[in-house]
Amino acid sequence: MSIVIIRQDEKIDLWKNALSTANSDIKIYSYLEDHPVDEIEVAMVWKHPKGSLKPYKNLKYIASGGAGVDFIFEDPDFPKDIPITRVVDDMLASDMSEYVIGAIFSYLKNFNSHKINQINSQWNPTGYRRITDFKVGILGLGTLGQALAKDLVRFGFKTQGWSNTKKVLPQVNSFAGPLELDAFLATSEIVICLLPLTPKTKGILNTTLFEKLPMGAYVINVARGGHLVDEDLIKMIDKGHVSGACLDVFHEEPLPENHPFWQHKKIHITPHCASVSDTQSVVPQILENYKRMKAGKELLHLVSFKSGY
Ligand code: NDP
Ligand code: OXD
Repeated sequence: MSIVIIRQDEKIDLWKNALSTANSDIKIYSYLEDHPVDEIEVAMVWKHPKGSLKPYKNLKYIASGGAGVDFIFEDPDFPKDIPITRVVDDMLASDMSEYVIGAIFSYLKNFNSHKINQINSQWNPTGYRRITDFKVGILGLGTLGQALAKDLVRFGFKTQGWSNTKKVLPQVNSFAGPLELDAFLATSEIVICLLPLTPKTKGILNTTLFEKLPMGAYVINVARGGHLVDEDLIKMIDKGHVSGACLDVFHEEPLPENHPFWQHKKIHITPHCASVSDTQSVVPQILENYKRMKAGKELLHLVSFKSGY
């Protein structure tokens, strides 16, 4: 009856305490403390060190501590014969939606340039834009993309999304597959990336894609740094084809001190905090899956090895 938590940030104790408090019958260990490796049935991982899953020979499944699982597939040594689960959570979805809507309003009302003007003591009342001026396109209409689409519609944005399979969502125009990508891009004046990082989506935010967006489009990447070709974004912003960007995720995190994004006036960055797994809402689903595993039932929120998400 044991779970090991493997992550390299400062949150191991937070999760250990939250899981132990919710169910004291299950032994919860940090991978950094002495623990009976052969008794571990579940590894709850978040950006674990590559190879760190190898010692656990009796694992029944791997639980990602977040919605994304790209970091598991990037570990050549993760066990391939057991299931992977991920976080699918209403709070994670609403937090993401709030972040993206905040970023969109900040763009429409020029908050970033006004902040720069303030720092320089400049009074510069520039024009602003309205909700009705824009069509918003979401790359990835999954759990987070759909929750965002619903909220955008509620605010009155013309909303569309792109995914592998067509969706039926009230007042959301759905595009699917590579053949419909260009039509989706051509009409997305604000484009938000909420795709999982897989071999098919790696580097998708590149010059070719940006050129297909309407002139002056705004880009928001809240998915993974690996989706974006950094130098292509800077080139397209400097050319004026893309008017700016809001980025929460990066190839290397923390973003290296000398990265050009830090100083770029038209790029707004946040430190991978758009939406963070919350112990209160995520612990119950981790424990529910543990119960299911023990009872031989199908796990919730399974990841497809074929699609990589
Ligand atoms: P889902 O798996 O629920 O949704 C993924 C969506 O992307 C689906 O609509 C899927 O299509 C679509 N998709 C995947 N591959 C392709 C492709 N090749 N072409 C077209 N569409 C594709 O994921 P979530 O919504 O839960 O999360 C999305 C990502 O957000 C996570 O993987 C993670 O990287 C990131 N994230 C970032 C956070 C942050 O704080 N910045 C927080 C949480 C998540 P279909 O529906 O047809 O399968
Ligand atoms: C996630 C994340 O994938 O926080 O959940 O990025």
